[in-house]
Amino acid sequence: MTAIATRLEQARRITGSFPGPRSQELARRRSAVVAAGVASSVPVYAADADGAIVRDVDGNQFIDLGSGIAVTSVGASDRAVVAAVRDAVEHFTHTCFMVTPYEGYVAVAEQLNELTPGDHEKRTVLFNSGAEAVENAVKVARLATGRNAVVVFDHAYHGRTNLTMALTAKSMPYKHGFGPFAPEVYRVPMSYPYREEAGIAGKMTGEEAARRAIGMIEKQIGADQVAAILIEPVQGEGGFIVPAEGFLPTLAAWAKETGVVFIADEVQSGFCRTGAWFASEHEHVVPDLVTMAKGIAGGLPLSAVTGRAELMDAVHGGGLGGTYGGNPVACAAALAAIQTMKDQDLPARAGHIGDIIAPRLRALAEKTDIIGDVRGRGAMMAIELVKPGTAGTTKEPNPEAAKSIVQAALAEGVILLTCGTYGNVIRLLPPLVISDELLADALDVLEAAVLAA
Ligand code: PLZ
Repeated sequence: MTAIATRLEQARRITGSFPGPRSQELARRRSAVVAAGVASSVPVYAADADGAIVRDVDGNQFIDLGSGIAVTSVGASDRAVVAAVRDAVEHFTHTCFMVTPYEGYVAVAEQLNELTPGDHEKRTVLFNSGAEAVENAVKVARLATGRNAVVVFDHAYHGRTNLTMALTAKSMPYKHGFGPFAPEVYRVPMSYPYREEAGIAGKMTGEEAARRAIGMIEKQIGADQVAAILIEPVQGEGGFIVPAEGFLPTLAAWAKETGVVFIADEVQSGFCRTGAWFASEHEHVVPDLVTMAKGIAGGLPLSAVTGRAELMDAVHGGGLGGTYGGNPVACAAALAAIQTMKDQDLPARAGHIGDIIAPRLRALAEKTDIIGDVRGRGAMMAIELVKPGTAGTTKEPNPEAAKSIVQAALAEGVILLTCGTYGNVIRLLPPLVISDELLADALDVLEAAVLAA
């Protein structure tokens, strides 16, 4: 990778009190006007961001190991994205693709059909958010199969709209009190190697875990009732769970045999994050439909469903759409972000980042008894924290440790995010353009915070 040109100095710096006076003042204004239901995990207000650095309104600089939840993979203000957005808004901000279409939408579809796994004939439709992409993938699968049931997994996260709340596993905070939820959604067990029960021959294999899920589907729903299996190839919010090898291919093969649409939700794992363009590629899984968002457009809101032409084109004209879906400015940003990913070979860069992070986290796990598991792929790595002395036995979740480590790191100028059904996982999602030096510095901070916890 050639060094990326950045405006902001790529270094962390905490000046004076924290959070500073300007952030505190904004927090006061906010509490009087912003709905309490939307929470922020970091108590400072952003003024600028570039590369892997976020600068707040008081001049503090943070190394961003969250990328705004896996979005700013090309950096927070990639030069190419900024230039493309500027150029796009100079011409037009909106026409609505359903009224007067434009080239950017078509060009993004060409890119996605090319980049997503499989060389079959594909079609793409664009939306605004990840949840919207997931909802529409389910619409396509139901219409194309004439079936209703949708199968999802333990620990899954697919969004906050009504259907996607039903698809999401965790009640608090996502679903609690927000029902009733959409019907015909069925949940089956995930392959979660760290917390897996023993299989027939010791640890449960991916194939055994898939057979367990398939058995439940066949008994409790009936394969011929199932429109789609929806799965994150690496689970995001649920705890960066990488299923055991063989789990995804076994499910995909069963889906193919039974006429079930296999939907990979690559909203978090896609666009180079795991060391490949899409996480499905690590086990050569070719999904029928892929949902994408987050990293796709360098920070602008854009999402997509790309899939088999015969499924996508089963939908009647006018059956898919929305006022803003595939907004021209967001499309321009996506084309620029994708070009940056190609130019900088960000899939390889994500693999390199993983090769730096994984050994450091494993070495750290040797020095403490609160790290139960180190896992992930590429630049999507995590540690799962457990109560002291339980890592190899009861694996008792330790969300308190996760919280205190994240807070300690933040005070030193490193933004980290938690995740996991039990809130006990710290995830690392650096911008893929982060330098080795800056990453090493952030890992030093994390290491010290873990050892102090
Ligand atoms: N599918 C796999 O990770 C979004 C959500 C954060 P939207 N994950 C971050 C929060 O608390 O709201 C996500 C995802 C996967 C779908 C989504 C939904 O994407 O763009 O947030 O709608």
